[in-house]
Amino acid sequence: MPQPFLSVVIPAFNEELRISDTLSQVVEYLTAQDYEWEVVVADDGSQDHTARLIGQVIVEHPNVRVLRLPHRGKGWAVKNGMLAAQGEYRLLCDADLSVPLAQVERLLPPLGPDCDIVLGSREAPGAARIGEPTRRHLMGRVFNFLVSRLTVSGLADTQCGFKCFRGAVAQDLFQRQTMDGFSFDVELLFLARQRGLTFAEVGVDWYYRPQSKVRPVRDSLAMTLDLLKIRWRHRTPA
Ligand SMILES: Nc1nc2c(ncn2[C@@H]2O[C@H](COP(=O)(O)OP(=O)(O)O)[C@@H](O)[C@H]2O)c(=O)[nH]1
Ligand SMILES: [Mg+2]
Repeated sequence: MPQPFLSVVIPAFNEELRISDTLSQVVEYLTAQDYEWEVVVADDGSQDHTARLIGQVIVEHPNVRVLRLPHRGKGWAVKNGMLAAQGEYRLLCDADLSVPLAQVERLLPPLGPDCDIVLGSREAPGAARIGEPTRRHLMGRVFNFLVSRLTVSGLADTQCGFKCFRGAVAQDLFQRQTMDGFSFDVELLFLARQRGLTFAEVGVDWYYRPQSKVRPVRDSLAMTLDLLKIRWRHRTPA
């Protein structure tokens, strides 16, 4: 198979309610494009029917594959998916399609900025947050404030599950990622800045989806602690 232009990496954990719909929408969109593509689903030990449902899609679509991993969290799944992907560009795309896949066009050439990493952002110009409860938005804003003070400054939204990496930098960057949980994005951006990589935010339309896997109190506290761990772990560039 020739090198794909785009790899879509989808982390999935206990996603039986939406994974079938998501994969059919993703495959439908990609099939209509005039470039080579692949989908890598990273399932780290779902305990529901996710694995079986992904299996049904794989049989019909050879460009879709799955990594079955032991359970360690979203960051771990994304890392493995990105390292297994082959694309010239590699998109992280959450399984709930909070950002509909067609918006990848805002991130990729020729429309997107000419950068190593392009971040889908719910706060950059042109962005919209649709249907999000105020409490959830506030939690996100507090976390962003902490990120900008403690770890990576100057970004309006580091947590959106829609980010595109140049394949050429993904290999080196994801190999160095150590955070297995929800703060892996911040670590990647911290490492990217240390290495002098270029990145930019692009506004996307983000639709709130219920049934979040993020537990508000427990995960927020763990993520805040992670911000300090990231600084400490990478205090000297490797
Ligand atoms: N593989 C894997 N994916 C996860 C895990 N936790 C969350 N995800 C995925 O990460 C994405 C974002 O999760 P979601 O619950 O929508 O988080 P939110 O949008 O931040 O509220 C979805 O694709 C989830 O399936 C995990 O432990 N392992
Ligand atoms: Mg979500």
